Amino acid sequence: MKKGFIFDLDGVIVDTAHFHYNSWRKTAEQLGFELTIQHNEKLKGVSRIESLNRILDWAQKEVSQDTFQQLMFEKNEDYLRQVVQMTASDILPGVFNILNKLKSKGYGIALGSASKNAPLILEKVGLSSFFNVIVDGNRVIKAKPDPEVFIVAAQQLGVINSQCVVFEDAEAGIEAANTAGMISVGLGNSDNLEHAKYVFQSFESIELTFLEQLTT
Ligand code: B16
Ligand code: MG
Repeated sequence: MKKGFIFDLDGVIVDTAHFHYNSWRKTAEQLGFELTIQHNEKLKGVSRIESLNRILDWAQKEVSQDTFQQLMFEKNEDYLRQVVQMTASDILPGVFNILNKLKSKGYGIALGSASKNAPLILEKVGLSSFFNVIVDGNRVIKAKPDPEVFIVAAQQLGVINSQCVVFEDAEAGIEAANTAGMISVGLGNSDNLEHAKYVFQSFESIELTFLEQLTT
């Protein structure tokens, strides 16, 4: 049966969490609030709108709709100034190797990311050509933990959900994959990924044969 492999972007293919953190910290500062690394953990995999909603909540601040849009715009401009400097050296360990192997076997490869900047990031690091399908924050309405992003990716790959393996670094993404009936593989610290079916520190410790056995 046809197999599909769906990759989250931030935290799985590249680590842009610290760029998001640098930029959201400036937004929080304007709101008179100090954003910590612990707060940033809770923004991983979460959409831009929901991220700002959470920051406002933590800061116990309310802003007008215009200010909300302005804060999101400024945050994104600041974030993009960092993204445009990205190169292939920003690809996380083992990613290039696993993409190469999956591609050479002819498996469907998709991106399933909450980021509206996903196509630009893939282009900057030179990985766009590996992906048969890109589903990003511009293409879906409901953010993770809603499974929409992964369900759309599977449909576009033409692979049934149970034959899809999802690589994720965030709790919300693991929940989305599990809800979709896909096999969730967590990347990173197992403390944050307790609901993942499997957890690995990085792609360097994942064998292709292991991935091939996950689906029937
Ligand atoms: P943007 P992922 C997510 O990407 C990030 O983890 C999250 O921190 C960010 O807020 C979200 O993308 C939206 O990103 O502002 O670029 O549209 O992990 O789903 O690839
Ligand atoms: Mg992520």
